[in-house]
Amino acid sequence: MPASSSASSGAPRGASPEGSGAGSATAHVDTFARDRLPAADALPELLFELPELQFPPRLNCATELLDRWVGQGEGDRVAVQGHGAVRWTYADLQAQANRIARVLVEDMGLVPGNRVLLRGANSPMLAACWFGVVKAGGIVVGTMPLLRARELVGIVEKAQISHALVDSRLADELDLALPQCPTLRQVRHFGMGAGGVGAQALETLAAGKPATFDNVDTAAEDICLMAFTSGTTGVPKAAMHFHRDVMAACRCWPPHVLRATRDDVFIGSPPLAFTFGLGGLLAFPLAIGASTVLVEKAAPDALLPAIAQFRATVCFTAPTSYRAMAAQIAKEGPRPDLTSLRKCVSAGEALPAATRRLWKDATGIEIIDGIGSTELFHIFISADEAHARPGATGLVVPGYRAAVLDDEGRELPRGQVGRLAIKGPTGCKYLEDARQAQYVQRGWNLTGDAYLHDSDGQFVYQARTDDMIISGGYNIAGPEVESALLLHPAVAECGVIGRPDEARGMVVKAFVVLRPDHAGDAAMVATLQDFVKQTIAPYKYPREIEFRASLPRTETGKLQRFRLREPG
Ligand code: 3UK
Repeated sequence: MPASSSASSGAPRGASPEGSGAGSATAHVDTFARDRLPAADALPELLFELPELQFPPRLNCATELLDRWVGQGEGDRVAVQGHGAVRWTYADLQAQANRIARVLVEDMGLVPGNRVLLRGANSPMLAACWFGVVKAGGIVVGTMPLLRARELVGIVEKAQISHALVDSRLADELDLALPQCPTLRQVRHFGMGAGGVGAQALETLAAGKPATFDNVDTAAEDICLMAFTSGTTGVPKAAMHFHRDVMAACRCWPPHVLRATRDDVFIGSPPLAFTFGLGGLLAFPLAIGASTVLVEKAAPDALLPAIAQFRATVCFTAPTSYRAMAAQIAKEGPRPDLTSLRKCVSAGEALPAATRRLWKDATGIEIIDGIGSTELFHIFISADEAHARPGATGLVVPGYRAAVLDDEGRELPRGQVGRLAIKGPTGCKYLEDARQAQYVQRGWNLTGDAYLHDSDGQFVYQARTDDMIISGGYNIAGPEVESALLLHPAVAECGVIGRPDEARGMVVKAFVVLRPDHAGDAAMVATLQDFVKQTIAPYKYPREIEFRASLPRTETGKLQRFRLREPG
């Protein structure tokens, strides 16, 4: 594979709208997104040091992930399964994606570079739509299923979205948004079921098309997706990724840490609109010719039976989901058959040691923890089963570099807590956003996490930098207190914040969801406080404990600490 000039350079590069040579000229006719890339000096430094990270100047990731297998005579392998006994081979998925690409281009007037909103719970059809857009040179904008009309309006406006493919069961909120979305002119629905298939249904339109399509010959640096961050506060940011970014991610963490094979069956909960799900449940399995199960219902009580039903082997979900599933398995009654399962990946939040233990006791499987971000596309620090260390996230993933910096950007000695900084083949590229300068400084991607790099090379998560609790002069990381509380058998879930306090600056406050059959009374408060004092340094114990029936979480499973901080 020829190395492109850009791939061999480690220096920050500009968006170079004209392209830096004939080979890299954009295929985008609509250059809205390209024109709004960060300026050259605001981009992170890129590293392409591994031999497998040399990419040609022209690259369409749909060709690499999907068409390649059919071209190699492997079209009969199963690519994707879903509810309702849907079981598509690579050839089936390719045919459906090609037909959708034709609908987009021939019926909906898509030109390369247009933004296409995708809206649906995970399903094979949603995967086909993703590939249809990418094949046609469009830019996928995934949306979390639970988003409301006003949030959709914000996304459509910010990304100037012109087209949408929408699961009819999630059409209501978009319909409400439409009057305020003047750019969004072309909408088609899918998934209406046998009874409701109308003339304008995506499946009906697709069925009338040939199953062939010539993928748009995109540049490796053409944008193929915008991921709106699941940020817990503030105005949403759109992280943009090139076709090359998707392929680069496929060649770092998956082969070096996950090490799945083509016989693996992937399953999990994160939506394809979240890059954790897009990588783990679509790009990574397809990059190796494996298969994926895309189920719309993937809450813990649905994921367990789905693993058994599909004989899944590799599972992606969040720490709280592993904890809930472990509790489910430990319950009386028939155990779900998990004998197929061999690898379990946790990301999105720090994995508490107690959760790692519970899952291992329930299944015998050591969880692969990994920290990733929407801005970097996927996981950059992680540990495989052999390197897993309770309480630590792991080692830097081959292809990436990690450092812990002080507030001035100097690298700290091992063992000191500072700001996590990452460089690699992917990096932060917000769509026209001043916050680019917060995430990218001096070429590093600053994830906003406080970390410690220890003498074994393990990176140990402390807290989000803005979540550190400073109480009575001590720095206390809320997640450490949470991890201690989670070791107590009465605790189902918890969240720890700093509550402003005149005397101490802040006091440590814990919100606790108890397991059934435990009372949230004064005796329980004292029990939990004593337990924390016995488990970690006593000054970190929660001076206040409030019992709740549930905790506020994002759709990606992250605890919304800012909501716990709200008074009342
Ligand atoms: C936190 C973790 C400790 C951390 C993501 C894997 O979560 C993902 O992306 P987001 O943009 O959030 C990024 C932030 O989430 N985080 C994620 N994983 C861990 N903290 N341990 C972990 N294992 O604060 C990070 O900065 O929503 C995760 C792959 C793709 C992703 N987009």
